[in-house]
Amino acid sequence: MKESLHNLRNEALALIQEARDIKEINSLKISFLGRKGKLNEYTKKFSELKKEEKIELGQLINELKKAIEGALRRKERSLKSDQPKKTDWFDFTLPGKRPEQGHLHLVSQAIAEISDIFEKIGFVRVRYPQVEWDWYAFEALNMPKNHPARDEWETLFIKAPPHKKYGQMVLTPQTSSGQIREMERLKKPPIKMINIAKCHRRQQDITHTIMFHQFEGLLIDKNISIANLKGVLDYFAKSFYGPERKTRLRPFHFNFTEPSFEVDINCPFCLGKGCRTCKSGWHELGGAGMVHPNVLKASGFDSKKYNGFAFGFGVERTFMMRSGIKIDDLRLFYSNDLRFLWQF
Ligand code: FA5
Repeated sequence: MKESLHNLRNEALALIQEARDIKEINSLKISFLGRKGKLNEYTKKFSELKKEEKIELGQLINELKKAIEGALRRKERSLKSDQPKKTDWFDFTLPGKRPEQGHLHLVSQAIAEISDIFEKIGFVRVRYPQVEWDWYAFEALNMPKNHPARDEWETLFIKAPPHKKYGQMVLTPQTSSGQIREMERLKKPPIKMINIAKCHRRQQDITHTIMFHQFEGLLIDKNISIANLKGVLDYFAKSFYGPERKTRLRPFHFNFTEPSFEVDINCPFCLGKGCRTCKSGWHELGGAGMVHPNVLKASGFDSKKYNGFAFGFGVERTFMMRSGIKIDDLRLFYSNDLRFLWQF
């Protein structure tokens, strides 16, 4: 009897272990522990046994019952936890969710495009420091100390001891300081530079940010004329904005160029005729001019032998003037608002 109960135990535990679902567990429960189950077959034999044998068999049957019940409970629990919950199901045919992917900031995109356009006609891309000496930012650009024109740059000064030769330290207010640095670096013409860098000014409203970017072109060689400047500006306008766009030079004043101009681009809607958006037909892009002899001299160049032109535009404003772009507030560029950035 003992051996037979031992075999029954092995059989029950093996079958429970192999059960694949709750249905099988329930039928094993009935077949081993049910009223007509295999365990009850043994209790039926009680009447044939002596008192001591009854006690022993009773204990064995109880132990086996507990072992089978325990095994059934554990298996049931493990089958339930293995089963996928309703929410785990998914439809394989549904289109997948793409992980969000970032992209270059629109200013970085514009800088890459601008560099490309100028590199195609032989300009060399450079960048010069964001923290600059007074000498490069103003003095060498023909703006001596206390010159009123310096006020126009609304400069941010760095609290640091001034340099003996170069003076006060400032946050670069314009990429024109790169003209001096590039002439110092190359020492002799020809020079074809496109300097794109961060600039800082004490200005903040819908058309100004404290930090912005400028791109500065400089060409120095022999016998350079305003026609060369105009040709390069028109080439840029057509490459960046489209073949129907062109530039216009308006007389202006900068200390570091003579003559100086403000550069306008024709409006994308009326192409220069004048409409509700532009009024005059033109939008201002930036400044330009023929490099002042004093700037050439300050950089160690012979101003009688060499001359050239320079221009400096804001990257953000240049980008905003593209047709199809409508950005009402320049500060949006640096607001870190993804709803804005996702559009570019
Ligand atoms: C200059 O900075 C001259 N250095 C440009 C130049 C270079 C003239 C070479 C002659 C020869 P201006 O201050 O106008 O000029 O600035 C040029 C452009 O920079 C502006 O037209 C505008 O597009 C951009 N800009 C200036 N200040 C800001 C600002 N706070 N926020 C955004 N863009 C600005």
